[in-house]
Formats: sequence, C-alpha cells, structure tokens
Amino acid sequence: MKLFYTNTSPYSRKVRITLLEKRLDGEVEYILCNPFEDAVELKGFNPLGKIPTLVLDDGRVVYDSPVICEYLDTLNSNSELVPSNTDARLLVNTWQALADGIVDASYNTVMEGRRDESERSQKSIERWQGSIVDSLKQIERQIGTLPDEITMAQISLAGALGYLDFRLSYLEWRKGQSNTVAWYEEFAKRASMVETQPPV
Ligand SMILES: N[C@@H](CCC(=O)N[C@@H](CS)C(=O)NCC(=O)O)C(=O)O
Repeated sequence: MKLFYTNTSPYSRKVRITLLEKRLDGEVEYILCNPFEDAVELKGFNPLGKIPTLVLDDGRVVYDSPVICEYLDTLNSNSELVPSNTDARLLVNTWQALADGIVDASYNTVMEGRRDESERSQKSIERWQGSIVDSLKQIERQIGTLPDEITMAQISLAGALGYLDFRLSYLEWRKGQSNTVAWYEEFAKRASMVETQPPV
C-alpha cells in the first residue's frame, strides 16, 4: 500500500494514527505529497486532488480519511476501531463526523486566513469558529460516552484537538473544557499520537 500524505495534514494524521494502532505501518510506503504542488501526480490517483489517498497493491485507490480508516480496520483484528455492532458503530461514526467537522472548520479557517486580505471572508471565518466552539461544548458534555476501548471515535477526536493546538492555538480550546482536557492529556501519551505530532 502507498499513502499520499503530509505531516501537517490533520486527515492524514488520523490515518497515520490508525495505521500505528492497527500495527500496519510497516506495510505502507509513505509518500510525502503537497496537494497544491504535486497536484498532477496526486490527481492521477484521486481526481479530487486531496490527501490522504491510499493506493492498494492491486491498484485500487481509497479515499477519503473515514473510508481509508474503515478499510484499514478490516485488515486485521488488532483493535476493532469501527465496531460491527450497529449501535456501537453509530456512536463511533457520529463521534468521527463531529471530530472531522471540527477539522473541516479549522482547515477552512486556516486556508481562508492565507487568502489576500481583500479576498478574505471574515463572516465565513466567524461561522466556522462558531461551529468549533459549539462542537467543543458538546464534546465536553458527552466525553463520557466515548467507548472504553480505542476506536475511530477517540482517534478522530484526538486528531481534531491536536490540529486546534497546531493551527488555531489562539482559540484556546482548553478553556472551560476540563473533562475534554483530562481525556486528551491521557490519550496524547500514546505512541501513535507522539509519533505523528505535526512539526513545531
Ligand atoms: N474529507 C477529506 C478531506 C481531505 C482534505 O481536505 N485534505 C486536504 C489536506 S489536509 C487537501 O488535500 N487539500 C487540498 C485541496 O483542498 O485542494 C478526508 O477526510 O480525507
């Protein structure tokens, strides 16, 4: 398998954490790929031109990050990251959607901030940041519903909080989030989290 990724991409980090937790990282060739600079090569595999993109040994191409992680989870039984039980699966997938939504809003905020000031939409930035703040409040209320065993719920949430630290630290997400902070500080000690930390 080949994984097109960058070490600053939050969606790629989620996949890299998953590979480590599933002990599949030795089976992957990691290909650093900036989607804005290496668009031609990447689009040869994924017409959306986005990372992460996984290319299987038989040539099949897998995206986006939830689909990649769900596929990786089927490859062995080292932790069931996407539960097969319907209720457990719904809980995990909804957690993943909430965490990925925070990443979407954060990534949009970062990209918008890189536009020329005259083209930048402050209104959009405020809307995305409002979604992040409201989602964090919900997470603080529902952190106790996370499964006991590691799943895509925890991996996605930790990836999202890590991205807030990396790119939007000025939002100070920890304020008023004592339950979430306590959970995150513990989860962030995992080798998969430490090894995939974005560059300083
Ligand atoms: N929903 C996708 C989002 C992937 C995504 O937006 N990746 C960013 C990098 S972090 C990208 O490739 N951006 C290039 C672009 O927007 O053209 C996923 O979960 O994989």
